[in-house]
Amino acid sequence: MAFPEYNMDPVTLARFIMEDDRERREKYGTTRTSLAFILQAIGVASKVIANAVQNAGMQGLYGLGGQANQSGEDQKKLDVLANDVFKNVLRNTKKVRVMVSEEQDDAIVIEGLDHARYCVVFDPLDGSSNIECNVSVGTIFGIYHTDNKSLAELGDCLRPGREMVAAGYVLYSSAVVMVLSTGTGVHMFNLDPTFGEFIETKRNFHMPAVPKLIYSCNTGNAEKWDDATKAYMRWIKAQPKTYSARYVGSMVSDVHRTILYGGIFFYPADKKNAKGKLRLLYECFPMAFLVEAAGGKAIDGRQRILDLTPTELHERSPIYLGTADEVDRVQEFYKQLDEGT
Ligand code: P6P
Repeated sequence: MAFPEYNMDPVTLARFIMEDDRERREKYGTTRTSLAFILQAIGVASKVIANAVQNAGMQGLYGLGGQANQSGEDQKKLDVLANDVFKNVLRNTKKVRVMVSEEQDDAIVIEGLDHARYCVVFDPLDGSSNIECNVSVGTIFGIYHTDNKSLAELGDCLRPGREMVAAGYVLYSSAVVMVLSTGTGVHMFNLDPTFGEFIETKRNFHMPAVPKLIYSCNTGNAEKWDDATKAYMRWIKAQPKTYSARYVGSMVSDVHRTILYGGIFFYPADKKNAKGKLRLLYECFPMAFLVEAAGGKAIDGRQRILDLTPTELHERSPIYLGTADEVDRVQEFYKQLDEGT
């Protein structure tokens, strides 16, 4: 008997991960079972964090955690909670040799796990300054595989973003949604709260061929931008087809909308922040990885984000990401700036 309205064959995150690994084995003859363990663990951490975010008001989880992170930003209680949950689940896989978190000054190098081949970089709760007013927040993560058979070291993860083997984000909003890529295609999973499973809702989806005309940036900084970014904004304002401005101020939300609707999100450098605000390793790289896998582009103004190599853990970078034509237009303005034309 058919029950067309009832999902009788849900593709859970676990099933997707197994199918993805089986396809890799059939295609390349190699499996990444450890990566499957890690992605599963990230799914568990995301459900714990989603629960904490949803119930923060009733469980006294709003407000400050009493410490500051490496950037001197006051940590929220939920920042600390999310960070600890991520560290716990990743450590328990025994498959992760180095962890880098926005909330930790130094990398966490796990001794004695020389067989472990993976490094995970993450922002456990990005946008947490929005929590008290119930604006959506998110988790961002990127995963490197290393062939380094000696002791785990920092260099295992100070590598170009193009060397990541997987990246994703989780958006804690009206729905809890995970967007994930293991290198081919981008996939989306919605958390079904009735039985606590991430259920696949989109497989191998792409940014729209006809994008919405949306730009997303903090125009409050516009006077401090460089001439190329100012020229791009003038271009946008001069278009006969009006662009819409959409800016949540929470990177995961702004990127998620950009991937689904098209348009451009950017956080430029400015006179106050010479390299912008967003972190290269665990914010820009994962988002660039996903946007490119969905058919878009991501640059720092001049170069492809994924070709950059970080020199330190919490290095920042300007970023322009989204519909390829828009990103190419920004790059053209930088080319004109550099050529003095
Ligand atoms: P601004 C949130 O604090 C965050 O790190 C990103 O999620 C977001 O894109 C950006 O900062 C917003 O920064 O300066 O516009 O408030």
